[in-house]
Amino acid sequence: MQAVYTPAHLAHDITVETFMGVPIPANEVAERAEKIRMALEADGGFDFLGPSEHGEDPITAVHDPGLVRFLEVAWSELRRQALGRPFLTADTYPNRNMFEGMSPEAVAALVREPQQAAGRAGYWGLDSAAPLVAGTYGAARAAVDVALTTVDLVLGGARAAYGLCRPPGHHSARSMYGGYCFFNNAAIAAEAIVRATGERVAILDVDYHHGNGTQQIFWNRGDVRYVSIHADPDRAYPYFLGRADEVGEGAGRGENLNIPLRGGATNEDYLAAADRALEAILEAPGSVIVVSLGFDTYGLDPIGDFALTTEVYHEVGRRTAATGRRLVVLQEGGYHRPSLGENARAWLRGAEGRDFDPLPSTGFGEHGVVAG
Ligand code: Q9C
Ligand code: ZN
Repeated sequence: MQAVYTPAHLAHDITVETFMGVPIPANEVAERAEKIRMALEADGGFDFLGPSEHGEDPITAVHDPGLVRFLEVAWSELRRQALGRPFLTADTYPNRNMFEGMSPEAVAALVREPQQAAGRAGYWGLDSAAPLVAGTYGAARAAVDVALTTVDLVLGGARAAYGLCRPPGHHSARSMYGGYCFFNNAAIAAEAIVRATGERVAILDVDYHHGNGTQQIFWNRGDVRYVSIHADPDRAYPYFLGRADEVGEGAGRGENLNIPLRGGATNEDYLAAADRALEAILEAPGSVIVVSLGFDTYGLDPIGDFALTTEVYHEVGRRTAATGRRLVVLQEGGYHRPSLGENARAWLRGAEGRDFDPLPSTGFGEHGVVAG
């Protein structure tokens, strides 16, 4: 399988994030992508190529140009303010209740993007979990190019291709970044496929978290079906979206399927959910599935609470490919660094119909246990 990678992600050099107001060691770190790259290289069955530049148009096809401009200048604006912060997070978020009683027209007329970076980060941002540093914009642009190059491979005839996107994308909405995500790589890829082929596209999101950004972007669209398996937002980030009764509106009604799972979800729970998800995808026409691939569903993941093991990734990859559709597989989350490479290798080998034997040297054995 061809795999698209670029070292440009290293410029998004994150060491600290804030969690409920407190600095903690970052989860979404450069080492994640490097672990995956090394495991796929060790496998021998993956051919790596770099991304080609696709420009800004495919980004503004799904994102507000204002978000793009903010992300482009945010770091230099922060430096101009001379606050001396190691990364940018917001001071104030515009909670919807700040405007209670005001008409939508009044809000639209009166509320505008602030001038200070601390306010602008709140205007465009969802949360404090997406620290922005000097190299973030370049890395996020490169991740989009990785996704679009992966699309090119599949539209050029590959049955499946893998884009090692970092930073990830699925929490990023049309006009909002957050949750370690800046541009929505999977949504940009899906939109590019729709425009290139005129076909309908399905997105299968198997990251532990609900992909609120992808859901938002396609909420009222009839041509992109979004199907996600994730932790119930009653207990997990992003808390405010991801419930089973969110089905889309207008032309998009019935095109959004959320499958929330309980804490402790097992391989068996997961495979049942995956079968439901794939069945829903096959109910609509189309020849390509964009996969938002996350490994924060793994039993040892530091921010997830599922109990999945590596074998289930191989099986989900196998079943996804068995739909007969071509696969644009794009990396999202997954934060247990020792297992990331093996889990990616397992999923992608499954998607190629190849068997999977763990390589002890690339992860297993480092922590001595396999959950479940
Ligand atoms: N204690 C992705 O997986 N909350 N984003 C983290 C850590 C934010 C996850 C809390 C989680 C964002 C792409
Ligand atoms: Zn996630």
